[in-house]
Amino acid sequence: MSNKQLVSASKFLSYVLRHEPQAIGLSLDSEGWGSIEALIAGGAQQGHTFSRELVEQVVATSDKKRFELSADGQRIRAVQGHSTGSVAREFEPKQPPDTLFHGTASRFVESIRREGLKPGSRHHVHLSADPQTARSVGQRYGSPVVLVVDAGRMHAQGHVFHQAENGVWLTDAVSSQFLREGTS
Ligand code: HQG
Repeated sequence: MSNKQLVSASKFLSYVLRHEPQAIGLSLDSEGWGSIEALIAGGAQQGHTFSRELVEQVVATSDKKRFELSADGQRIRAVQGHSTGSVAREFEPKQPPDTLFHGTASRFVESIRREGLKPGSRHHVHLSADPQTARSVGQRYGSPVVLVVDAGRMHAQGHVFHQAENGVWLTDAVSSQFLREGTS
C-alpha cells in the first residue's frame, strides 16, 4: 500500500465519517459508528474502491489517530471533528490542563479577537495540548498563529471541556477574554 493511497483513503474516510455520510448512503449512529461493509459498498458505488485491509491500515497508520474500529471489527468511526447532524457524541466532561492551544491562520485573528473562537461547521472548537500541534493545524489555512487558551480559568468559571480518544481537546466556544497570542 503506497503512502499516497493511504492519505487519499484517509481523506475520503474523514469526509464521509465526519461530514457527509449520506454522500455514499452510509448511516452513522449518534456516537459516529458506521458499518465497514456499508462503507466499502457505498464507496464503490461512487468510484472509491477500497478493501477492508486498506480501511484497517488507514486506522492503524493515522498520524492523529483520527479513526477507531469497534471491538468486533465490524464498524468504524471518526473520533472527533464531526459536522454531520446525524452524530452527537456524548463526551465525558474532563478537567483541562491550565493552558491549551489553538492554531489558526493570521487572517482569522482579527475576527477571533472580536468574537472569540467559534466551532464553525464542526460541533466543537478544537484545542491542542501543545503549541507545535496547534501551529501545524493553523498552517492548513495560511500563515499560522498560535493562540493560548486560559483553559484553567475557563474551567474554574464553569466551562465544560472534553478530550477525544486521540487527545484533541474540545469545548463549545472560547470567548476572547480567555485568549492571547503566543506560545506559552
Ligand atoms: C477559525 C484537524 C474567524 C478557526 C485539526 C479555524 C483539528 C474563526 C477555522 C481539527 C473564528 C475552522 C479542527 C472566528 C474560529 N472568526 N475564524 N470567530 N473562530 N475560527 O477546520 O480547529 O487533520 O473547522 O481558528 O487537527 O482548524 O482534520 O477547525 O481556523 O483538530 O484530523 O475557523 O481538524 O484535524 O476550521 O481544525 P476547522 P480547526 P484533522
